[in-house]
Amino acid sequence: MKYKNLAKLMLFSLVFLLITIAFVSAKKYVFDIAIQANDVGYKDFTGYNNFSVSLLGVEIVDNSFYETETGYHLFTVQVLDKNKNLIKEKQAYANFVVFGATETLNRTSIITSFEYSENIVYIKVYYQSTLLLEKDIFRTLCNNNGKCDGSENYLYCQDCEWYDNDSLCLGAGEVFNLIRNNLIVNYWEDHYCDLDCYKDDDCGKENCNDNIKNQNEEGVDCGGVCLDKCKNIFQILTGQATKNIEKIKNSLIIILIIIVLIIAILIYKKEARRR
Ligand SMILES: [Ca+2]
Ligand SMILES: [Ca+2]
Ligand SMILES: [Ca+2]
Ligand SMILES: [Ca+2]
Repeated sequence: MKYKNLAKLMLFSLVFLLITIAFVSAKKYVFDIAIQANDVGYKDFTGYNNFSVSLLGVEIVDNSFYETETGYHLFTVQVLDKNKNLIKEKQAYANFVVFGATETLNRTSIITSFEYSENIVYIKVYYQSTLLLEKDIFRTLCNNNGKCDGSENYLYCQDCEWYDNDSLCLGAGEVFNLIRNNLIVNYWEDHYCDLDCYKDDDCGKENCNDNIKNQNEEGVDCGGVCLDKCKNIFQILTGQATKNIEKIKNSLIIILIIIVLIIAILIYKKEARRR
């Protein structure tokens, strides 16, 4: 009986594990739209008229509207498909406040989140019933899944590296200036192959994004001449790139499930033989 209970417990754990995995893999990605309104008054409050909307930290509009009333005011944000059919609408109240007559700038902002969908092309923002903004955001969207896919590109999305296939050939000098400790390297000699570049000499030879440990790399595509440092022991010991770690993790989970299942079946059989 004890064995049977143990088997039951194991099966229950297995079901729980499977549900958890299903839940985790069904995880949706969201993106935030931030709306900001600034007060242009200097000594005295004169009204909010400096309006901006940003998406993934990128400002997509700097428009104007005028409001002198403080308090809560309704904004409506809509995302639409390529035919401008509504996909989702969200409403949010921004609180326009005045901190004091001596304040030089009062600011109010709201952030509203949307579930990512490849169908989203346009955004519309209404203030009360006035349309403040209508914009194509297709190329600005990022699904944050760790892979450079869909319409993402390096400028807007952290899923993309500067050498990824994102329809952009960046002047590597400026990119590295921004993020790589002031290193200035041209794209044709940065050891990364960007197929978007008309003539990237790195594509014809061993490079830092060919998924092979070559050149003088310490791990696969890291260390040595590669600007990416090897981040973890996995990368060096197993020769697997970081991007493959997810696959290893998934394989381990599957192996674990199979082992639990086999043990449960064995215990059941043993119990059945006893009876
Ligand atoms: Ca992505
Ligand atoms: Ca590219
Ligand atoms: Ca290159
Ligand atoms: Ca390599």
